[in-house]
Amino acid sequence: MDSERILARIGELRESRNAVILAHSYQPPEIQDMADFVGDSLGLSRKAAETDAEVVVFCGVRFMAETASILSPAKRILLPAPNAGCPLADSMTAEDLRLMQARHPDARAVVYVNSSVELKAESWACCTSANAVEVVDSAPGDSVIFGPDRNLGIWVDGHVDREVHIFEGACLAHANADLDDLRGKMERWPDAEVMSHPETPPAMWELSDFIGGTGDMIRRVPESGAQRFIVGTEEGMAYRLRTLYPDREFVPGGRIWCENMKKISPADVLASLEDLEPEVSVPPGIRERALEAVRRMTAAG
Ligand code: CIZ
Repeated sequence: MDSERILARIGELRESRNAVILAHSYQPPEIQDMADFVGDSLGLSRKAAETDAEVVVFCGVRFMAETASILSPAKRILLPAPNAGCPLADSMTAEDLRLMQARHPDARAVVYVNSSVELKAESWACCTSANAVEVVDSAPGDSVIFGPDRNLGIWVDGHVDREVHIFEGACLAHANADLDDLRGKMERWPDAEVMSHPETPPAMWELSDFIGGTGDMIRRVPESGAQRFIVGTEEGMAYRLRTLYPDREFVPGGRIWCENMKKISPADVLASLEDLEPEVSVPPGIRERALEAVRRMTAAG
């Protein structure tokens, strides 16, 4: 089927199935373009919870679809590429958290939303990069355990009053950002503002004018006087910013590319809407244990 026909059929099924298509800002352009809403994990979780649609086609990775299922168990949550995982989310297990908790018994655990359901179920709260500082600052006590992302943990540690015990996990795409690529672009466009994600290494923050999650980057652009931006996060984000601010220029910096975020094609979305599969659902027992942590995230910031 040609792409025009695929899009037309997606449009028909979106109506007849009472479905909504949500896409993360790291998704490929053709997926962002067909979505009803594009955003970060926090925005997508909120949209999934508040929509009247019965079917949510979640164009992102598994932990995002799971978070939507935790918040909206009555909805059918579809992940068009069932193998779209997140190595960062898999890097910290519930047992890793128990070991840290045994060393720091008074610390509440705050985990990045890029984590498994099992980890969320054993945590006090989860957070996204957009509200990590606020969530950690709202935790009772003097210290928190933070995981799985080490760089984000270091970033949070620099912005809160509490002691932060950090797990040694990493988003390999962000942690291995190519600083030479970034420096080359800074030389080529010396007037550009450099924005970097806190999952990138601290050496990249030192080269940057602004550090924040994807939602922070979106809010930053209209506040900045810059005409051109070098975007130090997953390359899909430069496309998202171009769509929102067509009068400015956005250049990806650091060669940050997430393979898992590129696994969904329009044909996969169509197949999901036709078959109402592959469905992601979180079993009730563990869902209830993870819900409080997820609610603390959606309530903050
Ligand atoms: O929270 C998200 O969606 C991720 C993975 C990154 C960000 O900064 O928005």
